[in-house]
Formats: sequence, structure tokens, C-alpha cells
Amino acid sequence: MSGTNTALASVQEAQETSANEAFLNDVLSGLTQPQKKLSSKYFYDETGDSLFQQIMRCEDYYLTRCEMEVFRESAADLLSALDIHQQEFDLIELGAGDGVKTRHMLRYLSEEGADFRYLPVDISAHILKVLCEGIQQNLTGVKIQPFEGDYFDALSRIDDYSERRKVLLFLGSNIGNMPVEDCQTFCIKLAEHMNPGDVLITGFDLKKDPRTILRAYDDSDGLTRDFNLNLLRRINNELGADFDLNGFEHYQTYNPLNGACQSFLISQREQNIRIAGQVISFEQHEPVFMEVSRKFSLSDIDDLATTTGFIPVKHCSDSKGWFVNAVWTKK
Ligand code: AVI
Repeated sequence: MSGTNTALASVQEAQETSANEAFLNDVLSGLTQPQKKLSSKYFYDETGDSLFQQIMRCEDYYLTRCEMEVFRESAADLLSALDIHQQEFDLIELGAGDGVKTRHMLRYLSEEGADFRYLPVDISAHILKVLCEGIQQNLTGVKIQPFEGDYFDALSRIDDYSERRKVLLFLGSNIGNMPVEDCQTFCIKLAEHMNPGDVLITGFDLKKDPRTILRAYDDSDGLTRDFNLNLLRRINNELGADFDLNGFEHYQTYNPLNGACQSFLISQREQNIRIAGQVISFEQHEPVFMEVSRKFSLSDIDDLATTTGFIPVKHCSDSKGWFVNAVWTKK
């Protein structure tokens, strides 16, 4: 190994160690609170990614199909707040993943001859590589520049890289996984990286028949159950804990008053779990809060825009009216 490679390997090792320490700290602090919780941001290891792919394809989980329809049918409408022929711009996608929905928009922009670059942002270098190869093969004219890292770190680097107008995409109802206060702060922070007239397009899952929502998160194939339990498996594998996965059951609730769809793991018996030398005791029926997936009304969405530095422009919905991509401009 050359000197440079050795240095890179030790930087990578240091990053992995600090990520592992942060994971352990978050797990211990969540499980030692009076109301136990774990953070859903840790759902996505390799098995979690694959389970989430299966969830997105399953019949009961309607969100992905609805948003795909919006992008397939309404790309022009989504971009009507911006004169795409007037000036060059950057299309920035936060948490781009495989970029499948966005391809409809990229195709539309290419056909229209718009002068734009696609800047996908993702924490996973692997998924960015797959995404770039897919775009280069299928949409040859599209200029693409990936940014690896967390959203705000990448946005700061993009600010240095380009002064073009921005169209920001934040899709998939990821905004619904944030508690109310975090969601406000997140939008305010996004606005700080935008100039007046720049566009933000966000995916929101709408309030609807509570049974339809509950089914999406309590699917008949048990994928969402496995998705939640996989976090216990991950804690066992990466932090050396001894969770018995049969000792916990997935339980989902939806509150139509505030739109909070919440998942829990319920301890099936009194039990002690050892994590990094610390013993965590669970009572029988004690819940561990895992994730919130918030559902919105159209007025909730507009209020969020106006209180965080944006002007609500339009709602582009699927034909069932279950999901909305909201278009806002920076004030
Ligand atoms: C990533 N996120 C938008 C999904 C959701 O719908 O809240 C995560 C998910 N959790 C269970 N199923 C899907």
C-alpha cells in the first residue's frame, strides 16, 4: 500500500469508528430514557435498504407509486414556477437514491432543451455511482455532478461550486419522518441556501382514510415489521448487543387528529438486553418508539411554507389525490 493509500485507509477507519460511536451513543441515550426510543435514521444498513426497496414495491405501500405518477404525468407542471428557457439552473436532489422518479423530469428538461445540470446528493457513494451510470446510459445529454455527503454539508459545497438558480428536490415524503420542530428547522436551513425565486419541490403524503395509511405501514407481507426489527439485528451485529428478535413485536398506530403514523416495537416479556456492557431492562408490553411518518393536509403544507421563508406556489397531486408534490419559491 502506498503512503497516500495508507493515509486514506486510516481516515476511512477513523470515520467508521466515529460513526460507530455516534450510533452507540444514540442507541444508549434512546434506550435509557423513560420512554424508550430508537432513531429511524439507522434503519438503512444493507438489509434495511433492501427491505425498504421491497416496501416501495409492495401493494400496500402506495406512496412511491403515487409520487411516480406525479413525476411521470406532471413534470411540466412541477416546473412551471420557473422559466426553464430563460436562464441556466441546477437541479439538486437531496437523498437522490436511484433517481428513478427524477428521470421523468430529466427527460422532459432534455427534450425541452433546457440549460441545466443535475446535482444528486446522497450519503451513499455506491448509490450515486449506480445513479450516474444509469443516467449516462439512458439520458446521454444530461450533465450530472454528484455530491456525496449529508444534505447541508453538500449544499454548502454546492454554494461554492455554482451561482446558478436552484431547483431543489426533496422527494419520497422523507419530510414526514421528521418531528414537527425538526421539520420547521430543516425548511429554514434549506431556505438559507437559496436565493429569492429559487424553487423547492417536496413530496408530502396526505391525510386520507386512516385504514389506507395504516395498511401501508402494517403491510400484509410483514415487510415493515421486518424493517423495524432489522434495527435490533443491526444493533446486535454492529454494537454486540443480544436482542432476541422474537422478544419484540411491531405495532403501528395512526392518529387522524395530528396525522402522526407511528411505529413501535413492543417487548413481549420482561427481559434484560446487554449493549456494550450496559444492561437495559424492558418490562412486558413496554414500547420502544421507532419512527413517525407524518401525514399532511394541504393547509398544513402551505403553513409550513409561509412560516419557513417560502411562498407556496402549487400542489401537484396523483389521480387519487393521496400524495402531493408541493412547489414553493424562496421569498
Ligand atoms: C423513507 N420514509 C419516507 C418512509 C415512510 O413512509 O415514512 C419510511 C418507511 N417506514 C416504514 N415504511 C416506510
